[in-house]
Amino acid sequence: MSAPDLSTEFLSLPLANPLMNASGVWCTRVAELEALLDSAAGAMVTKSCTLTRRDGNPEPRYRTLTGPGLAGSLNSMGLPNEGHGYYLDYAAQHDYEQKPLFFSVSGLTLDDNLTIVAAARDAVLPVQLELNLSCPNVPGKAQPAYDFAAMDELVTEVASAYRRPFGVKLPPYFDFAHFDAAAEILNRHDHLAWVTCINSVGNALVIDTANESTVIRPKDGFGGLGGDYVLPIALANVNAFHRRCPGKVIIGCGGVRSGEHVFQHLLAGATLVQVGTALYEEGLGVFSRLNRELARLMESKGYSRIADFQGALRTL
Ligand code: YRO
Repeated sequence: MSAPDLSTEFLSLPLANPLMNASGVWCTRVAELEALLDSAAGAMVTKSCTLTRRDGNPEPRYRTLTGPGLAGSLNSMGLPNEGHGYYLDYAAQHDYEQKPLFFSVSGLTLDDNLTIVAAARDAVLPVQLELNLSCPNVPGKAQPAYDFAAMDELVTEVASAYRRPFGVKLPPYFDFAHFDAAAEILNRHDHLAWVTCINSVGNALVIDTANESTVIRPKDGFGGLGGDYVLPIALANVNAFHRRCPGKVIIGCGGVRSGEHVFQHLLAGATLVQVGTALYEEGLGVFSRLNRELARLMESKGYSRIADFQGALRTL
């Protein structure tokens, strides 16, 4: 039997394989984006941008978590980025023949988001715009993704400003009523072509017992959790939105550090699969390893292409 074919399609665009970085990891500077382009990733995304550049929060703001057989991360980066123009400049010179490019947007206000979206639209590039719905909202209110009225307004305004297919990045939800409410809003927008699940699990607290202290400086130690801790939460959200949003593409993100994890995301309904914590920890070589492991697992199961099992999760 010949080696499995890992190639796939995203909105009719051909990709060599379903892997890409998670936004925030290896994508803040052009040197990192160029290295991603040269890597074995099938696609790539830029760091969520604001209107103008930001330093982000004071360090330490990212912590690797180790435990008995567990690998994870906690972060409160605070949106360090070079400003939207920097990433649109990169997008203007990106080689789209090599792999698709996603442009992640996380403005500090609705107006900032609309300004960035208008700039992306007017640049007329084949870039894939993704709105981070965990972007800041009015201080004292929940992030837009956890405030369905704010989410509805933001998605509606961005859709009418952009007038082309776009996607959203969602944080995890933990209640079927919330899956239903979010999906209902997303399904009202035909231009909303894909949904990326999940962002980090928000506001976790990790404690260093020996030092009796927090492990990151910002927000009194509270930060977004990633890695092994979040895989089942990510799979649940991928599958929940795959079931509720027929006709929309799902991008899976969360807890991927082996080919088996990639396989599980694809089985749950993801079309592309992102790598965050494992990319941060292992570097760009993670993509060739995950592709090799995925191919080996597919071969052992007798699958010759991703379409043989994508979205085919069985229930009992
Ligand atoms: O701290 C970040 O820049 C960050 N970290 C994440 O794990 N996910 C994110 O979406 C972001 C950027 C957005 C925000 C959490 C700072 C509002």
